[in-house]
Amino acid sequence: MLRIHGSARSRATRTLWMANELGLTYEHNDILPRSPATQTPEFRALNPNGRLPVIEDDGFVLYESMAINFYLAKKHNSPLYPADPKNEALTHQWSFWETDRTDRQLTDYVNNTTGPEEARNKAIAESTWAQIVASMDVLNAALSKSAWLAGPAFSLADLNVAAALYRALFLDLSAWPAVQKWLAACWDRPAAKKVRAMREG
Ligand SMILES: N[C@@H](CCC(=O)N[C@@H](CS)C(=O)NCC(=O)O)C(=O)O
Repeated sequence: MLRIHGSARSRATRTLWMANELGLTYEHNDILPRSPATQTPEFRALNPNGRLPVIEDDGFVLYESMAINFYLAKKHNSPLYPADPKNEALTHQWSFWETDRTDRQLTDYVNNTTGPEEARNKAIAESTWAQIVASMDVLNAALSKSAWLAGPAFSLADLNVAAALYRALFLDLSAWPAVQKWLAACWDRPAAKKVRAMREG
């Protein structure tokens, strides 16, 4: 049995989206980041970093959302896992790129522009936005040449990046029309809509 630890309001969005794409039956431990449930010795034994998501798959424990999605897609022989080594490499490239170039930046930007007034830091908001702009330029250029990030169809690469860009759904992306179109198409998938409902419900 697959158990997914992590609320849809966390980076577990990606894991839940993947599990739904694969049509897996799973148990969902719907816990929030930094909640007491992530501080217990039992949870720390699963992820000593105390972070979400984590999965247990018949006793196999794995954390880091991108690694989890590679594992699940490969294990279940999903067509979302690119068979061609070059597309597989591009999937690694875009997943690592997302982690490096947009993941923390988007969280920090949103927290410092929409969070409680007294907790906002203007300098962080400005510097993270500058990084997001640079990243969106890169992504838009890639998506202007190809509809999908790794091969001729939606794949794990698109899922990993689009899921991480959830917060960008609420930003003005009109300066990056290719990103805007691609992000809407990714989030229009039934598995994505299901996770979005979980997240926003
Ligand atoms: N690189 C990790 C990041 C995990 C992460 O930072 N998760 C957040 C929730 S979105 C968390 O659990 N934060 C708790 C904390 O920072 O203590 C991944 O992609 O799985």
